[in-house]
Amino acid sequence: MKHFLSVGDVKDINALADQALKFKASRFDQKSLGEGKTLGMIFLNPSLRTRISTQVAARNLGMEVVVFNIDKEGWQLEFADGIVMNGDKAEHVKEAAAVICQSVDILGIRTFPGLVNRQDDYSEHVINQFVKYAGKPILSLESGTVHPLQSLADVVTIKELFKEKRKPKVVMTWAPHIKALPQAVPNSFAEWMNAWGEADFVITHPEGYELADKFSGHARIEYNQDKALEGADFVYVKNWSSYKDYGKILSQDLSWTVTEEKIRRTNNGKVMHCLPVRRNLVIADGVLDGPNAVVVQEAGNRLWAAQAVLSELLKSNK
Ligand code: SN0
Repeated sequence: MKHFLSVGDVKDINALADQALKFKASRFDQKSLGEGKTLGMIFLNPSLRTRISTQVAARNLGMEVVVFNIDKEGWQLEFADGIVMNGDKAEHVKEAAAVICQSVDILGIRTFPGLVNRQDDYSEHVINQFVKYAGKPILSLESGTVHPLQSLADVVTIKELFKEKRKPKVVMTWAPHIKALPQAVPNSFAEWMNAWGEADFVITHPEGYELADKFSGHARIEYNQDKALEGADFVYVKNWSSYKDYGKILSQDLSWTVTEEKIRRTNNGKVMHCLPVRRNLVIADGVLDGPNAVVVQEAGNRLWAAQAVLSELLKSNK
């Protein structure tokens, strides 16, 4: 694994998820692997779980960590090529990426999509320039179109909770929100579910919220949420803005909020969300505070997922 940018960098999802669970059982198993190595983490957007879990994961492997909120504390970065830099952006990514990597061995980056220009976001323009100019392994902390550390933690959580012989029914449902949010989390979850292949995977959303084919793949799409939820073992809740009518909010239909009544349609389904979650808009209090919610366990697994990925990056970039 040279970089960790998407599921495409993973050879064996089950092996990686099993490694995460091994770290959960014994966190200091590889405490010298990262000795003398430094992880840099740069944030162009807010973060709570990713920031904390990835730092602790790196330290569990013996690494040093440097965290930089480059959006607030750094020079504003220019990503366009061949431009006259006479505006408000003082530093080009060409120098910034190369300079940061004089000091770090692996570089993590969080960069949300602009949700204005679909072509820019879906070409992964920003993170790919770091890949190009850093010359070191790049770790996605959520980019324009995917959030692979989240998706790995999601697979880990499903594997941990589901012990039956059959395939679990996993339903990813859109839910209302007041802001236009990225498609990164749902894209990524769909891509990982498809690549993993060990779930009966269904996506439900109002019309117009279809994800790019590249990510939804062969997943079943059901426009009726109540029907989709029938018999679900896992309900993966997330809002996203439209891909087709790019970055737009087409609906704020509150009948899509995940309530206790909705969960009664499922097979006592466990409720997942990447967090942060807006209560009583996306998911009702009764669900989040009830026995079916596994969102904190899921967030806890971010640590073990990050540790498994960092371990792979350290081993293959020796
Ligand atoms: C981000 C998203 O991609 O949906 C990060 C999720 C890990 N979520 C938000 O930006 C939520 C912002 C809000 O105001 O609720």
